[in-house]
Amino acid sequence: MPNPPTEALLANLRDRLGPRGFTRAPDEMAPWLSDWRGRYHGAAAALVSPASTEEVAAVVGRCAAEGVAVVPQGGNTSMVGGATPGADGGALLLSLRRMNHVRGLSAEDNALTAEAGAILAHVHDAAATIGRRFPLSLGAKGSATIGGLVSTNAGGTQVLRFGPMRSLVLGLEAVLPDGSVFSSLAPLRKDNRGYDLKQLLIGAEGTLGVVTAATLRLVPAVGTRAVAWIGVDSPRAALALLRRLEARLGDAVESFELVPANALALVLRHVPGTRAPLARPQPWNVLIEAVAPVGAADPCGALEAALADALADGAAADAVVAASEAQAESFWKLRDTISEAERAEGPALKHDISVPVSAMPEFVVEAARAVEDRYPGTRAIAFGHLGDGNVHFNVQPPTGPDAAAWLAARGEEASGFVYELVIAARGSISAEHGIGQMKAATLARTDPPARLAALHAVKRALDPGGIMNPGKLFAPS
Ligand code: 2HG
Ligand code: ZN
Repeated sequence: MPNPPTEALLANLRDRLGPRGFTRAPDEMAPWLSDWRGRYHGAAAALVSPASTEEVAAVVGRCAAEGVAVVPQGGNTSMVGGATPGADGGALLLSLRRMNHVRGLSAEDNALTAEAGAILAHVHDAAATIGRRFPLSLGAKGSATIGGLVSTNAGGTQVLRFGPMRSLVLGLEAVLPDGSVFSSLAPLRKDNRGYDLKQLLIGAEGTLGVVTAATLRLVPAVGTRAVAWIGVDSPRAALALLRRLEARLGDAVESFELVPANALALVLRHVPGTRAPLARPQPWNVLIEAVAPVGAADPCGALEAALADALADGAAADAVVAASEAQAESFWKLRDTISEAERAEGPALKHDISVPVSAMPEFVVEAARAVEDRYPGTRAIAFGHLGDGNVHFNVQPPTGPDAAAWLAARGEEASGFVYELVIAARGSISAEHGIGQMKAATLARTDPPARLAALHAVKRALDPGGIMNPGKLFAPS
């Protein structure tokens, strides 16, 4: 169990970090003590905002010596309460937001080094200055930070082609739980020196140290892109369409996102300035993006031809290819704001799950039916990354004044039921959002014992005092 910080430790850190790097003022700390969805509310002894790796190392080193807990935080957009401190108030909340520089860019290495607090959208802009791009994107790109994206092994909407953060990090710098600095930022494409510490830190959710910078893989900039919105009869038809388009367009197909009618309806209801892309509502929709680098043939013609064939033989019910960048952006807005629209609609049970891609079409339909039958009045909304075998299988409580009471009384049990279905389908209870505090107990209950034991052994070896982000990933014992 970590110790609360002494006044002497706090005074020392205040002197070391200065007024911009240290505060205990409740109004300055408040915005960072609750998670994005407003589900978790924590407390902290102080908010520390170091400006350099050396300062992070000084904070963690002092905390390690005195057994004080440290909760790292980036953009505070975790979906699983991963960056919200516990309610006991004994931890230091360590914000990386001041460490937001791009340290270097190289067109020859196809690499960019950014500090942990750099915002994803700024990293996109920086890569564009050398004719490259960083191919990971998601709805929260205006606030999510590189450190958080690394620490959660974020996915997003381009995983289909480029993989998640794990396949995009070439080098890493982190402060380990004893305060030492692991510095390995060189953009190496090959490095076979035994265990890959970098990969251990990616997706560790701040439980094995604080990521302070990362060297990221860049790819050629987008020359032209084709974005289409397509109506289909079923998730099975959607997957068949994906495979068909891949056969025609190759790996130009970067994104293939499933949007059911109920998710689109939420967006149209809650997000200003949105309108339905197709004349007639469809039970299922997909958003597809195909991309060509500068100088290569525009993928628009090939996509239009492939979609015309799909419409002609009934593989798709309706389709529209964006005629302008503005229309392409408006299609993406319909997809990227589903989460925001759900939040506006009210609290729901969120399940970020994966199963083998081939099993997903059936899972989406069958699991929704099973949940809605077992919990009358609930509505399942399954949307997202069909091509990755990952959907956000969210369950809205029965409508009416008792929604909150229903969630409190039945929510945990209903989520448990969803996870049983996922495990029966050989899936994962967390595809891309991580475990955080939301799923720690579920992980402890459902993970195979050999795997759990190995995870605990790694944690004990690197963080014997249990100071790094306690209560996340591992349920409090
Ligand atoms: C997305 O794909 C995000 O839009 C958020 O991963 C999903 O809010 C969610 O459940
Ligand atoms: Zn997602």
